[in-house]
Amino acid sequence: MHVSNLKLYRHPISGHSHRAELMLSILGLDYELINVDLKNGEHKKPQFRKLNMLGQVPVLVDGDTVIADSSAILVYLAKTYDKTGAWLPDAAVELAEIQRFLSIASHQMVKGLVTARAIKLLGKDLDYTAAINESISLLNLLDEYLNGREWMVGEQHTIADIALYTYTKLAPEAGVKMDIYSNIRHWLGNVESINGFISMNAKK
Ligand SMILES: N[C@@H](CCC(=O)N[C@@H](CS)C(=O)NCC(=O)O)C(=O)O
Repeated sequence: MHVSNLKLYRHPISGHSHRAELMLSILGLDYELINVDLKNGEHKKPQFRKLNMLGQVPVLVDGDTVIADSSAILVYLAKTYDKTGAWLPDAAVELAEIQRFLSIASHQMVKGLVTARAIKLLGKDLDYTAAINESISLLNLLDEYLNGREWMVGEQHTIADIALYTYTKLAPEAGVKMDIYSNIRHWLGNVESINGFISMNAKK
């Protein structure tokens, strides 16, 4: 295992945090998880805002380097620790395609599955019907897109798969049944078969 000084500030039920942890684990990196007490507002205190001005998890600290935001962490880890270059290829078209899925993970997925799950799990006072409609619309599109594909971009896994995995897997917690999405379920299985895959909260 690669010896490093990687610390991931996260929350156990945060899917965004799991995206980052998944990449750390798949790359075979040694990392420490630091829980941030979101319930008591630790993430909005000045000390944590020094790490992320937005006051959100996840944040990755690698020695003197601080990276906030799950997509940014995926990019950083791939560029720094993936010697094969497969997780974030340099070719312009592939890079653009990957960015497109990172945007979907941060926009449509947040408006839909992330919000619906937050309403269900945390009782957030938001519009559940709107979030479910957004979730279904994205899942329908992704299921059609994944017909005949193994991965989101190209012929092998990239950080696009990691960015989209966690909240798709957690869709049942958002109140969405996944039975009809056979292409998505096949793709979830592909991600789960990657060497080093780790489920949410599997690390003690
Ligand atoms: N764009 C950010 C979103 C991160 C995010 O929404 N984190 C949530 C936990 S899953 C959080 O820290 N929420 C607390 C808050 O926003 O006050 C990312 O991809 O990391």
